Amino acid sequence: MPRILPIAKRGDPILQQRAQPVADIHDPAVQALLDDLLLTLEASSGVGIAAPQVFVSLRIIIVASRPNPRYPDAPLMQPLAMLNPEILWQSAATCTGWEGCLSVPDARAQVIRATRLHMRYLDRQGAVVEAAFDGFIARIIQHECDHLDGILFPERLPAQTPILTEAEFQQAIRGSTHEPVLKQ
Ligand code: K1U
Ligand code: ZN
Repeated sequence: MPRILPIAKRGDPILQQRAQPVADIHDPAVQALLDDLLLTLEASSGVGIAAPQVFVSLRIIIVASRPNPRYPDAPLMQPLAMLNPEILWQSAATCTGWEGCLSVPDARAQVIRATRLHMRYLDRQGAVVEAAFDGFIARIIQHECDHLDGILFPERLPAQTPILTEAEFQQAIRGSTHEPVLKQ
């Protein structure tokens, strides 16, 4: 039976480590971890999760975009597991958009990310996949890949960038009709 796993919080050393590649995708423990990550993500209402967030230092992420108040046009996708993901290319063009983190509770900020990515990863059957992603999905992938390298989104913020509480964030997005700012 899949389990909902506890989430590591900022300050825990596991979130600062570089995670190890998955050696054997067919290992039953790896397949069970994927099921646990999917259930934990569903239970947390997040749009992504990385294995170090559940105290497992392996290079596994799940991406599960869905429309939300700040990204009403975000695609609704089936959760996508990426094992040993690699960013092959990222656009020079960036955009600024709101992020939160299950490991950094009650904090939201606007983070600058590349708008478009070319990725290589293994799917849960072990097939090598190369694919392009953009917009909110590319943002989630960059956030989750940062977790694999021990980076949390506050470390991506230029000095003086405000970090809002959830209540302040809700107020800010209620008063805003702007889409994420694109920069070429
Ligand atoms: O990895 C995580 O900690 C999950 C995180 C992923 C993420 C959210 C937003 C942008 C990039 C990556 C979350 O799911 S936080 C909760 C959430 O659903 C959300 C927060 C802010 C904006 C949109 C969604
Ligand atoms: Zn996070």
